[in-house]
Amino acid sequence: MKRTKILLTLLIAVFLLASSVFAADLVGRKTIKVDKNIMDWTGVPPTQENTSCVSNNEFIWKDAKGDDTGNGKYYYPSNQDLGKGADLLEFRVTYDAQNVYFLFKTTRPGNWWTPYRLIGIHKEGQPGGMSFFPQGDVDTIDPTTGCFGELRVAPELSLHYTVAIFGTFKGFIWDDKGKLVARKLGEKTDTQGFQVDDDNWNAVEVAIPISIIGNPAGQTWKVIVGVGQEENSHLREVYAEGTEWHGGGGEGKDNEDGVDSDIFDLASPSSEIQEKELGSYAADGRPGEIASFAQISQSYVTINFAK
Ligand SMILES: [Ca+2]
Ligand SMILES: [Ca+2]
Ligand SMILES: [Ca+2]
Ligand SMILES: [Ca+2]
Repeated sequence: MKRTKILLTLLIAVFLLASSVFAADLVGRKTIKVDKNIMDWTGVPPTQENTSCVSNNEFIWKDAKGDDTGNGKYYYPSNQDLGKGADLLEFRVTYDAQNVYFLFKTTRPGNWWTPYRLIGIHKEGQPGGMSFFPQGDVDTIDPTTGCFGELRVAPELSLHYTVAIFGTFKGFIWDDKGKLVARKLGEKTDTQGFQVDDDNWNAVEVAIPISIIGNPAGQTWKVIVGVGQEENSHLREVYAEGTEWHGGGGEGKDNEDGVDSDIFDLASPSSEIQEKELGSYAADGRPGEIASFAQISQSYVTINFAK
C-alpha cells in the first residue's frame, strides 16, 4: 500500500515536471513596426486575468481590470485629465535580430500624457543589478536620473535594465548601475533606434535595439511591470489625501513626497499580492529613503526566449 502511494506520488511529480516544461513556452522571433498601429500584434491573449501565454511568438500578460488601486486604497486625482489611465490591461513582448519589442495596453487616460509605464528587467543567471528602481536625487527634478517609483526589488530580481515609457512617445532606459543609456523625448538628443509610439492613447509600442538592451535569445527574463501617472517625466506623487492633481490613499505623515510607491497597478499574480507588495513601505520613512520603500518579490512575469 505504502509503495503504491510512493509510486503514485512519483508519477504525479514526473507528470507535473513534464507539463511545466511544456508550459514554459518559448517566445520566438517576430518583427513589429512601431507605427501607431498595433494590428501587427496578432497573438491571442489568455482568457483568464492575471495569467500569461505565448501566442504567435508573443509573450502576453493579461492583467486584471479595475485593480489600479496601489496598496488597495489609492484613488485618482479629481481633475478628469488625471481621473483614470493607470490600469494595466496587457503587456506583450517579442524580439527579432535587431530589437526587443514591448506593447503596453492600459485604460484610456483622460489626457494623452498621463500614464507612466515602468518596467524592470532581471536577466536570469546574470550577476549584479540594482536592488531598487533608479531613483536619482530627491532634491533635484532631473528625470534622467530616475523615475521616483519608490520601489525596491527582492535580491533574486535585481534589475539589469529599467525602462520608463510615458505619455504617447517618450522613454528612458537605465542600466544595472542606474546610468541613463537611452532617451526618447522627441528631441535631437534622442537615442538612435529607441522607438516609442502610441495607438489611440491606450496602447504604446516600444522597440529597443539589442545593441542597447542585449540579445535575449535563449535567455530567461523576469520582468516587473508597473503603471502610474506622470509629472515632469517622473512618476506623479500619490498623497495621503488626494487633490485635483494628485491621487490619494498613500501616506503623508510629515509631507507628501513620502516613500509610498507611486505605482497604481502591477503585473501581479493576484490583487491580494499586488496590494500587499505595493503597501509594504515603511509609512514613517523619510522622502527618498530606499530602505523604507515597498519591495517587490512576487509581482513579475517570466519570459523564456527561444534560441
Ligand atoms: Ca505596429
Ligand atoms: Ca490592471
Ligand atoms: Ca511616493
Ligand atoms: Ca495588476
